[in-house]
Amino acid sequence: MAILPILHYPDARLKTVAKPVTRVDAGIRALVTDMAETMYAAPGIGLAATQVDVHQQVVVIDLSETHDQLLILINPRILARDGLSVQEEGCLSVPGIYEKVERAATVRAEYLDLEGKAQSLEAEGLLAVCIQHEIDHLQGKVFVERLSRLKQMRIRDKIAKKANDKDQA
Ligand code: K1U
Ligand code: ZN
Repeated sequence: MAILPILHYPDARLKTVAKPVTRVDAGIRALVTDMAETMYAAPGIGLAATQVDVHQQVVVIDLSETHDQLLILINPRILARDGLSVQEEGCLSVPGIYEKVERAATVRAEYLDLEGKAQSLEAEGLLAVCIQHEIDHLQGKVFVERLSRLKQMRIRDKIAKKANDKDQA
């Protein structure tokens, strides 16, 4: 088990498009264990492999406060989207920034589980938002890139100022 370093926006590696997993083997199971530990330690409710600089289609999500409802999505695909919802999102790759993002309200998705078996689910509310956010990461997209140009510029300025303040300290 290991806590993995999380890439921070605007690191160019966050733009990498993840490749499908061809075999759910011991290496993928070890990655999932490390990703779950990293997510719980952060703390966060989701993590995509892209965020830990591994460019394979692997996502972990756990919305529970007790950290005992881990959802593992390998090669996740959204099959259907319905409705619209605007909810505030955060991102472990953009610490300290929370913004409202428009997404589908409900999604139907298919994925492989840790045994490599095909599964599907329907999600609404925070789970639907989180699945869309994590699949965006696998496609090389960070949530701030769904905001207006002006908001993106403000966020980049804020991040640059924070880095500058840290250098001065
Ligand atoms: O992918 C990520 O960067 C993880 C991200 C997931 C997410 C949160 C909110 C809306 C959409 C996607 C986070 O986990 S940010 C941290 C967070 O939301 C949280 C942290 C501690 C307790 C509860 C929530
Ligand atoms: Zn994120």
